[in-house]
Amino acid sequence: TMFDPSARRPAAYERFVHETPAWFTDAKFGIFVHWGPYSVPAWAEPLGEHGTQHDDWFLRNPYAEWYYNTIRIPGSPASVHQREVWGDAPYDDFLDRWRAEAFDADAMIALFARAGARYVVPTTKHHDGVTLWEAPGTGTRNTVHRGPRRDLVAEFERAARAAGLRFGVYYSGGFDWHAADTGPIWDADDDSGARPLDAEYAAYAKAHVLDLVQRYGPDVLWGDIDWPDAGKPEGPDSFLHVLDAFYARNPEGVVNDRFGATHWDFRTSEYQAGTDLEDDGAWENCRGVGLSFGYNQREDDLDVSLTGEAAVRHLVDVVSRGGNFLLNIGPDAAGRIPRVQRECLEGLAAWMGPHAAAVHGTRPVPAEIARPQDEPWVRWTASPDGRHVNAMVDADGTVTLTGLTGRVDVAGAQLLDGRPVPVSKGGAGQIELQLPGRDVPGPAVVRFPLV
Ligand code: FUL
Repeated sequence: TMFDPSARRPAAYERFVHETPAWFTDAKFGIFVHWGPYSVPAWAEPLGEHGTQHDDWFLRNPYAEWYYNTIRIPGSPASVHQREVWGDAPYDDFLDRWRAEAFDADAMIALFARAGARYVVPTTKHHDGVTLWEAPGTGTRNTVHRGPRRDLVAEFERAARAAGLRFGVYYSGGFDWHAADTGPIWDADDDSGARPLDAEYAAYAKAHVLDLVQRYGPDVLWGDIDWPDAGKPEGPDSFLHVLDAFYARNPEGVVNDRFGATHWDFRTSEYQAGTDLEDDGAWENCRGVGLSFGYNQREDDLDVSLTGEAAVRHLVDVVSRGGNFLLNIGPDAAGRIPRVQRECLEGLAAWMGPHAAAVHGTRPVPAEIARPQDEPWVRWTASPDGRHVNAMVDADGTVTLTGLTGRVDVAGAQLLDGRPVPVSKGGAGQIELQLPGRDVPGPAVVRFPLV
């Protein structure tokens, strides 16, 4: 998240602290979309998950949306690729080559909805500074005037709302390698020094977010890499005004924790980074299907991506611990969802179809009622009315569950479709379930009444 989350929160932000709206904590599952000029080269080194990273993270960055940074680091494999394949063309050539000719927001959002997502958060400006709408002060360097020649934010917004999904906007306030370029970042210990700090950029970024709020009335404001220091509460371009405008337009809105030590409705973790913040109120874990947010063609033939089944398990694990999962999709330059990512979404859709009731609106189950286990893999959620618990069990046949207490009425076990599940008692806190074969890949869901 690239800022110190323990930094003191200025008193000016205390008034914003309010309960996170129920729609967000009930939603459990959202889709992130990273789409930009970087989707044209779609190239990065798929070396590992963020949070488990190699030493030279920036030199060999697995995030394809960082391409413009990585190619500017002398000697990086990406700079060699850029020379050999693209003849060292300027980055903005990718904006013109990005045509979005096959993009159909309704079709894309329909798949997200089928997969069980309740909200969608596209990038409106990533670190390369290219805006996906006609943002103030960008001149022609946006998708309305170049490349796709469309207001992509508007298309996502209209399609999301038509499908009954909430709509959020990702906006990179901390980095803008065009409007406020600070040169390539390559020192893992010194990325914060690379943030632009000047008042002019603060005013520019503020005008962008206010414009997003006015035009699209987003439900989620997903900031990244802090906020220009000149826009901290004391200054004339204070982020306080952005929050005032955001909540005035949409009292049900939520803000993430990456605008600096300001105010937030929920915390964020990314792959395996920031997971220490996951038990502090509302939180959301994000990750790509593979190791990148922007599309990386090199992942197509590697085994680094979540299958549908693995994505279901990740979702269920996050939800059982009280969080939301924001799964990222990185479309290709034409606007299609690449095969591996599509298969992941189809796998989620197949499982969520019959099992979404064990996910949406649920609550975590306290350890005093039942505890998770890894052999076989079991995670728990409680129904919204608190009268049932759901065991999500990744196994077939005879399965032993441990860690149940007397609150769980084991004799009442059934599948979500009402079929009873035969149960026999084992040792203390143990039962044996006879699970039927599964109809779809992913954990079986066994529902027990609470007593
Ligand atoms: C990070 C960014 O640097 C990544 O590119 C991505 O957008 C991720 C969600 O947040 O901080």
